[in-house]
Amino acid sequence: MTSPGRVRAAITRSRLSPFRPGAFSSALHHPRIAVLIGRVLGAAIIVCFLTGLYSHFLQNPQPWMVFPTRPTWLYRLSQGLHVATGTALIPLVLAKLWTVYPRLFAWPPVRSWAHGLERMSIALFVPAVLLQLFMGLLNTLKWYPWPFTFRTLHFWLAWIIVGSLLLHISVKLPIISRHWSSDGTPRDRPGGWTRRGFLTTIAAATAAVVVTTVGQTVTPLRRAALLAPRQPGVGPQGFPVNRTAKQAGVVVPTAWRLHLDGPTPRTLTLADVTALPQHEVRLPIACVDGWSQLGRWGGVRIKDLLALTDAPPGSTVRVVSAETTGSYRVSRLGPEFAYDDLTLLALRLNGEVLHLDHGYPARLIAPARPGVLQTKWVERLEVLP
Ligand SMILES: Nc1nc2c(c(=O)[nH]1)N[C@H]1C(S)=C(S)[C@@H](COP(=O)(O)O)O[C@H]1N2
Ligand SMILES: [Mo]
Repeated sequence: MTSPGRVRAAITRSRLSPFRPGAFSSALHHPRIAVLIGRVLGAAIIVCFLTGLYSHFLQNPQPWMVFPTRPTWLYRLSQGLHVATGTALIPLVLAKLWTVYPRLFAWPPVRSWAHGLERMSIALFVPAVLLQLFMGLLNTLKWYPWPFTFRTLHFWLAWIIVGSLLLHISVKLPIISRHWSSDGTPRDRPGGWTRRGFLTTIAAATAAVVVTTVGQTVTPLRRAALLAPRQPGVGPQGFPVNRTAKQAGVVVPTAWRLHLDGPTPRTLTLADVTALPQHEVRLPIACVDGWSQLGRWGGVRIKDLLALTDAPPGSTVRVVSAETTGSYRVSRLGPEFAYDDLTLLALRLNGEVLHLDHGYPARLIAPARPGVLQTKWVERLEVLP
C-alpha cells in the first residue's frame, strides 16, 4: 500500500523532480512579480473584453440595442484598443505564465475546495487565453483558416476567459492584496536576472509589438507598422482593400440599378442617384482586423432614399450587395444609423468616382461602424417591417 504520505516523501527525496521544495529558487517566481504583471494583464483583458463586446454586438445586435453614432471615430478608437490590447496580451500572458508555472508542481496538487476550484479555473483559463490570442493574431494578419465562424468562438472564449479569471482572482484575493503595493519585494539572487531587468524586458517586448501594429490605425506611427498587414494609404485611391472585387466575384455592372424595396418600391439608375442631392462626409473605414483610415466620401443620404420609397419613420434597413457569396454581402442599418445625416450611399472617395475595389458604383458609409458593415457594391435597400 502506498499512502499519500509515502508518495510525498518519495517525491521530496527525488532530486530530479520539480516537485521537490525549493526547485524554483528564482526571485522572479515570487507572488509580488505575479501580481505586478497580473495588474497590467487584468487591465488589458478588461479593455480587450469590453471593446470586443461592443464590436460583437454592433455586428450581432439584440433587438433592443441602439448604438451611439458620435463621435464618428468611436468604433475606430474602440477597435484600435481591442487589437492593441490583444496584441499586448501575448507577451504579457507568456511572462505571467513563466512567472507562475512553478505553481503547476505545487504539492499536494489540491489542498482545499477553494484551491481545487482555482486550479480548475486555471486549467480553463490558460488554454482558452492561448487559443484566443492565437486566433486573434492570425485574424489581424489576414489569415482566416477557420472552418467555423471566427467571431462566434472568439465571443464564447472571451466569456470563458473572463469567468475563469474572476474565479482565479477571487480565490487569490488574499495573496493579491498582500502583494498589491507591498514592498515585501523579493530580493534578487546574486548573478541571476534582476527583477528590474525582467520587468523592463516584458515592458519593452509589449511596447514593441504594440508600436509595430498600431501604426495601421494611428497615422503618426504609420512608418513603424512593420507587423501590420494593411498600411493606411496603400491601395487603390490611396485606401487599403480587404476583399477586392475579383476576390468577391463582382464584375463592373453594365446596367446597374438601385432597388429600393419599401412601401413604394423604386428602381433608380446611376444617373437618377447622381441627380439626387449630394453630400460630403469625412468618415473612417475601421476594419475589425485593426487597420483604419479616414476618407472623404461623397454621395446620397440613406434617409433621402428612404423618403423616396415612403419608408415609415424609424425604419430598419437591410443593405444588400451585388456580391452573391461572402459574410459581408448584407448589413443591417438600425434607425440610429439609417437616419443619421452622415450615413451615405457613397459614389465617390476623396473626390473621385469609387474604384471598383471600393464598391463601385455605390457603397455604404456610416459613422461609428465596423468596416465589415460598410457594404460595398450596393444594389438593394430593403425597408424591414
Ligand atoms: N460586399 C462587401 N462589402 C464589404 C466587404 C466585402 O467583403 N463584401 N468587406 C468589408 C470590410 S471587411 C471592410 S474593412 C471594408 C473595406 O472597405 P475598402 O475595401 O473600400 O477599404 O469593406 C467592407 N465591405
Ligand atoms: Mo474589415
